Amino acid sequence: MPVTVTFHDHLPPHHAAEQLRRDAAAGLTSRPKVLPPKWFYDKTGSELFERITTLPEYYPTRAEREILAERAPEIVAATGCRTLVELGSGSSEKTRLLLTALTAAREDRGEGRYDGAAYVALDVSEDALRDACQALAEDYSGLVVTGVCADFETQLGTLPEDPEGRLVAFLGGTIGNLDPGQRARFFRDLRGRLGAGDRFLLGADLVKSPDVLVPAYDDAAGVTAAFNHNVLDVLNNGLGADFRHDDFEHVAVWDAANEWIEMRLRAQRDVLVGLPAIDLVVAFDAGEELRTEISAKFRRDGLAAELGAAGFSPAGWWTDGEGRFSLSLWSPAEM
Ligand code: SAH
Ligand code: AVI
Repeated sequence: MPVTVTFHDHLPPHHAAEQLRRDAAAGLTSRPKVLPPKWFYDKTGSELFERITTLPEYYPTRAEREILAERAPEIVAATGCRTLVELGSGSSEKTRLLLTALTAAREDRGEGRYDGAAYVALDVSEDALRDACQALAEDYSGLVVTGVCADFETQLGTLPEDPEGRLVAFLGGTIGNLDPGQRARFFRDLRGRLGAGDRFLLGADLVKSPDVLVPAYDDAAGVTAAFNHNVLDVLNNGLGADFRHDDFEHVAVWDAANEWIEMRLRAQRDVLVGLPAIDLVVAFDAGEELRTEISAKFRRDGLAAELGAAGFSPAGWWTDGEGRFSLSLWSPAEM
């Protein structure tokens, strides 16, 4: 069987560089200072994230994999889709459980296991995307694999259609890295692009004790701290900035009112940073924080309300044995 990988780059270097300039100029001059979490994921950041997923404290990946290992055939059977689309696909590791179930279901229906079956991965991280697509195409020979390097907040229009139905998966709890306004826009945008035969599979982390949540974002081995600090290297490499890791401490706090974890970088002393590419010098007072990520945690009712408001109907709900993480399936509602 031929190995078929197609790659579409909708984030050419000049486009990504312009986005980074804009986000840094806006975020580092606002109060409090903020950066969008998508800038974590250069090659090093994507590798650090993969290390996070293996940490004893970071339960979401294991919990979601547990659900998929038990339920992927049931989830896939509930959709009948031919194409699996994944947003923010990263290493596409857990995806294998869905792909195996999807292709097995086709065979059970008497169709060729791979005839017309397709996987489309969309991610901003070009390195992670290329590696994941190549590995999948080799291991699932005959599956048509397409990598789309694009931003799921603004470029969902780049996704290919399939009249026989697409299952759009958004795994890992990445939805929690969007704030409520961004989530509402994302859900509405996605809903507007789905046909009646398409389905949406959402992985969302659930509210639980801060005794479990905080260590998941501040692990003993310091891998999450390195992941957080890496965004400073992204600014140094992309904008010629002179951030020093030692000037900033990794901080993870549970915001009980918003039910989200915030990751921040806290200045250890007064710090002046130059960003020549955007002609900016930024001053941090000692103790001042740069918010680098929110990671919202969800309740079933809240998710149903958000997705319902965007035009989705519930089609399935699964959690791991300890009730830590959810996978939910959504159909486009009649509009
Ligand atoms: N889904 C994988 C990876 C999660 S890490 C898992 O469950 O393990 C989050 C992934 O989303 C990273 O690969 C990152 O590059 C990607 N990502 C973050 N923001 C994005 C955006 N705005 N558009 C597209 N991809 C994004
Ligand atoms: C990708 N995303 C769901 C991760 C999360 O848990 O919010 C990113 C991460 N940040 C710190 N650790 C992992």
